[in-house]
Amino acid sequence: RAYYKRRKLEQYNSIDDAAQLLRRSRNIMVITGAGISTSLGIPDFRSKGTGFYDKVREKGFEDAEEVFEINNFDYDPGKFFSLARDILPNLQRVSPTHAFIRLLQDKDRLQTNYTQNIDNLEALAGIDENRLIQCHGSFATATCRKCKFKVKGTEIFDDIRAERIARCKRCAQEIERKKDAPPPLKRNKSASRNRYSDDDEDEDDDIPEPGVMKPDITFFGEALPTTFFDRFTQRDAQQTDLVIVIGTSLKVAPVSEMPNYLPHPIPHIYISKEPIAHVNFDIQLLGNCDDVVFELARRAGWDLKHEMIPVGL
Ligand code: CNA
Repeated sequence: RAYYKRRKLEQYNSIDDAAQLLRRSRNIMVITGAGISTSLGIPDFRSKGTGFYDKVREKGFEDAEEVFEINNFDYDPGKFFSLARDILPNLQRVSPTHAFIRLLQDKDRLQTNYTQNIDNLEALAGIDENRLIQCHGSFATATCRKCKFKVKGTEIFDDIRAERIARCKRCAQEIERKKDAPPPLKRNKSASRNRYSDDDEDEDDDIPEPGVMKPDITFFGEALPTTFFDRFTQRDAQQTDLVIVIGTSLKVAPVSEMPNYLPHPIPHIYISKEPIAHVNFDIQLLGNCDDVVFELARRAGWDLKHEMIPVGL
């Protein structure tokens, strides 16, 4: 408590203050959003003109968020599969901001990276599984909505790229197996066809279809992973000594509520292109997050190596 009281008196304003906080913190919570992957060509959702939601609207869908609602997916998966290729991750590269989070880990200062991103690039950057919470799941795996069969996400990437509904292989095999199997014996009183039964007609109508594969990203209407709530409320919130939020508009609950949940003597830093008004941050560092984190690391006296960092900064 004494520590927090002392902190309360301190004021943080500048990028140098932020660099100093970096140097002295040992349990840094990093909350990230789509903005940390835009430099890799993956659009975010809400940036005007370039965001995925504007593209969806251009294609005639008024409410872009509908594409990610679970009931709509089950009712008409074609809508999601006709649009999702635009946010499919390129799995070859990570951004300087991913490298920055990795640097925090290498310096043993990363408490947890809570990411809303579904591109799984934190894993590619080498963030340890036990320091990473993918709050909204990811494209890393996909699951059949009918039989729950799970596959690697890459197995349905061709379908997503071709704007084709991905179907479950296991369901398809099961349907084939049933087709080849002899028809089940019916329990009829006489061997002759029961003229009052319309069972056979029903069977002809009911042509089964393999289930639809859904990437394991959390849609609106689906529960977040329980590890998210447990770890945040029962461990991290008590132990963190610095919160850095990067590249998110903080519009989607419950992640949007995380910074306000943390007591304010814990310094809060926001890094993004646009300022934010609905959450109280001590320092807002505005600009391209790749440039900002590079400068931040430099001022902290650290060497952030990454091929995409602009020369001359
Ligand atoms: P958002 O609402 O689109 O906000 C992104 C924020 O990042 C905006 O405030 C932008 O101004 C800012 N931004 C964009 N590019 C940069 C940049 N280069 N430097 C600094 N700031 C930048 O997206 P959120 O992440 O806030 O919303 C949460 C959604 C987005 C989650 O459910 C994700 O699954 C979803 N999403 C993820 C990805 C991905 O995984 N890469 C892509 C698109 C959407």
